[in-house]
Amino acid sequence: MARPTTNKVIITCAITGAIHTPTLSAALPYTPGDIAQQSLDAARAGAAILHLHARNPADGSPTGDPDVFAQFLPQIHAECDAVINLTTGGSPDMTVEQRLAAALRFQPEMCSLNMGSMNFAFHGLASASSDWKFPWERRYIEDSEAFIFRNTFRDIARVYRLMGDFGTRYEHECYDIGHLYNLAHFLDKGLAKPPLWIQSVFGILGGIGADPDNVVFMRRTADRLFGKDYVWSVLAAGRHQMPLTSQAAMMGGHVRVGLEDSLFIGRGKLAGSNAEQVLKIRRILEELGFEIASPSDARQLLSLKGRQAVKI
Ligand code: KMH
Ligand code: ZN
Repeated sequence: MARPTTNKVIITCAITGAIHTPTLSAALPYTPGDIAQQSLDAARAGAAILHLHARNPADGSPTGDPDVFAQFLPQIHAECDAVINLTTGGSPDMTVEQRLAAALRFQPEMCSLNMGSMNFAFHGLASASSDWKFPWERRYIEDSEAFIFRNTFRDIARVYRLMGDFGTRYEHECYDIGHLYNLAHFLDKGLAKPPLWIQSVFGILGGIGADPDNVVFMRRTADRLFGKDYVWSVLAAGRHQMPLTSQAAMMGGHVRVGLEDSLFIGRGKLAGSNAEQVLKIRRILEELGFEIASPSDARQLLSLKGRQAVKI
């Protein structure tokens, strides 16, 4: 198993995502002002990377519209040093084109790149409320039972080709062991270039389960396929968020938290903000003897192009 070359742990914070809906938590940001404020607070708390989606300001439904991203990205870019990482996963109701539009326009230092097609279901959340704040929420959640998250080899190659021209690098989201092999394929083809930033995702219905054994399996497989050519991070959905990210850190990995991945701060207790989750994982990491990576540490570790080279 590869040994960590640094004691510093990169915290990514995924601010709002496209799974959760406003009724599920009052803390989930969806107006541009709230997304910007929670991003800045998360960065101040220790997040070196901000993973960002946009939402319609009126009702919190996910959107890929670059004009909506434009309502919060400039403020985040101006007021903090964190790496801006834009989603290309978008949401279940977006086309591949819509998912890519914001990344193409803003040419961020990093964008997400989902490494395989899969079922991606969260319809279990439908029983969380009987009194929905906005009309779209319930149907959106229920329909995920039939959602196929499309990321074909051709789609993935296209993202590499288009975003590669801008020097954007990738948060390779791997929801199962097979996705590591898909990434190895693109490394062989020369489209993926080291150091690979691998975000292993645990606990999505449709992907690998959130079991500690699976974290070890994912790590071992990545070691075998990529050796020293990758930097590893873990996110885990819902209640698995803190335990599995802590496990990953103990194994030389980095961590992702945020309300995109879990709305909770403890058993049955909703988080008040993204920053609260960042502060919690930071406390855990520091107690374990790790240091928290700054944005410039992250840029160096991941060979990013730098904040001056984005079009925000
Ligand atoms: N919500 C995460 C499990 C993306 O934005 O590209 C997956 C995600 C996808 O972050
Ligand atoms: Zn995302």
